[in-house]
Amino acid sequence: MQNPLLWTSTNTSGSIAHQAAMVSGLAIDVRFISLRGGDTKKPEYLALNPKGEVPALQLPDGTVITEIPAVIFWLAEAAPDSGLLPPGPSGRAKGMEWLAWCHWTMGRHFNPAFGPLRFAGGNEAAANAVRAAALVRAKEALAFADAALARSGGTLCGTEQPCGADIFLAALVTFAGFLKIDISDLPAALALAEQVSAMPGVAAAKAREAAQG
Ligand SMILES: N[C@@H](CCC(=O)N[C@@H](CS)C(=O)NCC(=O)O)C(=O)O
Repeated sequence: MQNPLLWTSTNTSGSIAHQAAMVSGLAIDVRFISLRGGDTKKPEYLALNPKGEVPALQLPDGTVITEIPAVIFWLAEAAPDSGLLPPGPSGRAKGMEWLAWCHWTMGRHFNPAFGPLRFAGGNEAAANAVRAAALVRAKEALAFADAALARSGGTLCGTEQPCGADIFLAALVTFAGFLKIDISDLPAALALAEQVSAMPGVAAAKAREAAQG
């Protein structure tokens, strides 16, 4: 194995790592597996990532990196001029802070909205309540990010080019669309999502996912 290999699945949170990998400019091979087809739970994949989730970044030395903030951190370390983390110790810490916030927000607000039955232990009535509450909290989180963007000039860390955390936040905006959350009143979040979509690496990742069908 010559290049790092990113294991991902189209239109999932793995897309965030895929987009960041393309923005890094590094030579990284990509392997798409099917979440719906149960590939993440097959023994071959569990041997690679026992969490049974995408994304996973397999390095030529055999190391496997999981968890989106850690994958983006590795990409930023390997491509320090990519802008995936802002420069300097404080900039890098702020970039990690926002990556952690996006990750935490996805796990506690978006995931229960996407899969409420799992969170409610299979109880339908409880699942409906979980979903309704999660949708409200997801919107509140995006409103919080929208205000932060407005304060810092359009990107989370005030950088001209969106950083890795901005790519993550733009994905949360896309997920809000999947969940039919109305965010028409969050102009800074919508503008960031457009700016991220226009980044050549992100556009290339989206085109490659679209080509997967
Ligand atoms: N903690 C993981 C979360 C990633 C995640 O939620 N992946 C989902 C896809 S969006 C997954 O692979 N789920 C496996 C499954 O549902 O079988 C990370 O940050 O990489």
